[in-house]
Amino acid sequence: MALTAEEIEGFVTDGFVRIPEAFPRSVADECRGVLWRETGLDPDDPATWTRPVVRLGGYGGGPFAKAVSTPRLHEAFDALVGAGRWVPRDGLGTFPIRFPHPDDPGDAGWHMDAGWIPEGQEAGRVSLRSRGRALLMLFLFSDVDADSAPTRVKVGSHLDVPAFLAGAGEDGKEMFALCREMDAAGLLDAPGRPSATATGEAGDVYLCHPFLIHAAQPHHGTVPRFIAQPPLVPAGELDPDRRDGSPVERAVRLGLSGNA
Ligand SMILES: O=C(O)CCC(=O)C(=O)O
Repeated sequence: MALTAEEIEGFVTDGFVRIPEAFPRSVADECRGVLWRETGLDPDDPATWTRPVVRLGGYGGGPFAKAVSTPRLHEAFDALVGAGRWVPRDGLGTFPIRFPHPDDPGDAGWHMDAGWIPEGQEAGRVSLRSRGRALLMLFLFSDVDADSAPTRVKVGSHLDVPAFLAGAGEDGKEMFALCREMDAAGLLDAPGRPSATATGEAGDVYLCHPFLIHAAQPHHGTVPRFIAQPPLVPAGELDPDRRDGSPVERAVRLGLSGNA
């Protein structure tokens, strides 16, 4: 089993679980080599690291396909989302690469990731059935310690989101509008929800509930940080009312129950 019963219950209540060695370190090293070349920067010359964050677009195939399709990860997707309820990926989404730098990166606000972007629009949306997103995934392609800009996550914050989406129907809400609404209610950076950080080793993956509130942070260390944060795309939409629902669905129901 990829996940113990305790880890699964932790995912429901905390909103995330770390999968150590979800893919081989050698694959992470190969991917990082490709990504360094794409940045055009020199891994051995910090003078070339002139910006706090560089974002690269999606990469697929080769080592990227290997990283996202290990049996260990597929078993974990089955355990959290349900067998047959997710779409296999052959690549990864955007890569925010963070460098030690005195400037604020300017993109470190609390938010949840959008599920989908409607045709012809720029703003992403989030719905109660989490259209377009079964999981938020954080793939570590470098070792990430407390100083090297680990992603911050608000433990249990995914349980606060469903109440804001319950009356919004299939089209849900625009993601930034939802964040503003939650902020006004004191639930975006909620004092009652402690922060944790996605530290770990190259090859680890954090599987997170699609509604988990998270944020980047400035890099205060020495070694540039490489992660990817692709969605796991659902096959169909989640059903919070499903009998024997998946852990992702159970968490939505727990949030709606007001007992979270
Ligand atoms: O870089 C990170 O740690 C997280 C970035 C993020 O949350 C985002 O781009 O949506």
